[in-house]
Amino acid sequence: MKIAVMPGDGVGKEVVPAGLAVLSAAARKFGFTYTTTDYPFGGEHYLKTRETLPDSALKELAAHDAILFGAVGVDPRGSAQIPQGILETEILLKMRFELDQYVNLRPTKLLAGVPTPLANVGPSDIDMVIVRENTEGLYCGNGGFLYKNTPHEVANQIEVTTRRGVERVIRYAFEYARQFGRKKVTLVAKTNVLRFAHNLWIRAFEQIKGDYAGIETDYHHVDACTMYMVTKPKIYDVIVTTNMFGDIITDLGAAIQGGMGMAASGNINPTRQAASMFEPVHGSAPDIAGKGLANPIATFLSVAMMLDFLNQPKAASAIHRACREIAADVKFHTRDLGGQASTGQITEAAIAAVEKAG
Ligand code: GGG
Repeated sequence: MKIAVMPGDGVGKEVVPAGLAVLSAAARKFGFTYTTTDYPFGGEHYLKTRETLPDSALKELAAHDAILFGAVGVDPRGSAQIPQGILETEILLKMRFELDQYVNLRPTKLLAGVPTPLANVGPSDIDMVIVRENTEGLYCGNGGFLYKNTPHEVANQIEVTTRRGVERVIRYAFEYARQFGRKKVTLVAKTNVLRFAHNLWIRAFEQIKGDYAGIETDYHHVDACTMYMVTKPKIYDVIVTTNMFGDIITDLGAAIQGGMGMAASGNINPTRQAASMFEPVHGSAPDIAGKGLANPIATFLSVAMMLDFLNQPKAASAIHRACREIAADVKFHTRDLGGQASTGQITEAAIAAVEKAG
């Protein structure tokens, strides 16, 4: 297995090495081998070189089996020389788009022992998987300005919605539900207002669901969904949604599952014609970077997703179990969960748990 490693900036430089240490323990335990190639891209690299992600590196990345990514971003106090959004669009979105990672898979699960801001809910109430469309929508960079910096300025940001793009991600959500025994797929969109793009979504959904007898289906407007994720999260099992709405509701999902430190993700190219990328949902968190305070669980869970994708299900399960053990024990909680444990202590605990896995 060939794994490209891109820690990026800030806490990415702490949680990715922690994830690699757990990956290495899993490889020893379960007898698989892999090689890693390091890539330096991110905000700090940009400040030194003015380079984001060159095409030559993108080509190399594509040829790996997977990419383990941390976070890109720099301390806003020192980032005046970085044009707004350049790191996100020219590094993160470039990989997602050019490597055709059209599924952004974001499990939202509350682990036992982790505090949630919701009252009277437990782990059995929050266990959903959000399938975010990852290569279209409002994120395509399709738009522009007219009469920029004049009183008549016009800015267009055009939502791109293709039949092929919508169908393939909806089908992925149903296939995922079928493979993992999930019972319901809910489409989240805004058909009452976005009457062209989201009309295509609902028509494709209605058509495709016919191929998946036995899987319940539902439709929610995105505004209602944000309310239900707080008031009755148990109604959600698999959600499929647009790029923009997926971005927003998965941050809400992260909040109810205990915070950004618990939220893992996979940017998946199901065809395997180019590498898929696995990353914690969180950013570079410059306020806590370099202090050993970052919660590495989101990265461990992303490594587990990567191993599942790379056909190492036993190793993936062992890492999941390790995360559950850590979550259940307050002495291993980092500051974001109300505890005092360091990134290093949790990493050691996760390694020990993987080593003793059955
Ligand atoms: N792992 C997700 C990621 O890196 N997202 C980019 C991001 O949030 N950048 C802003 C920041 O790190 O402050």
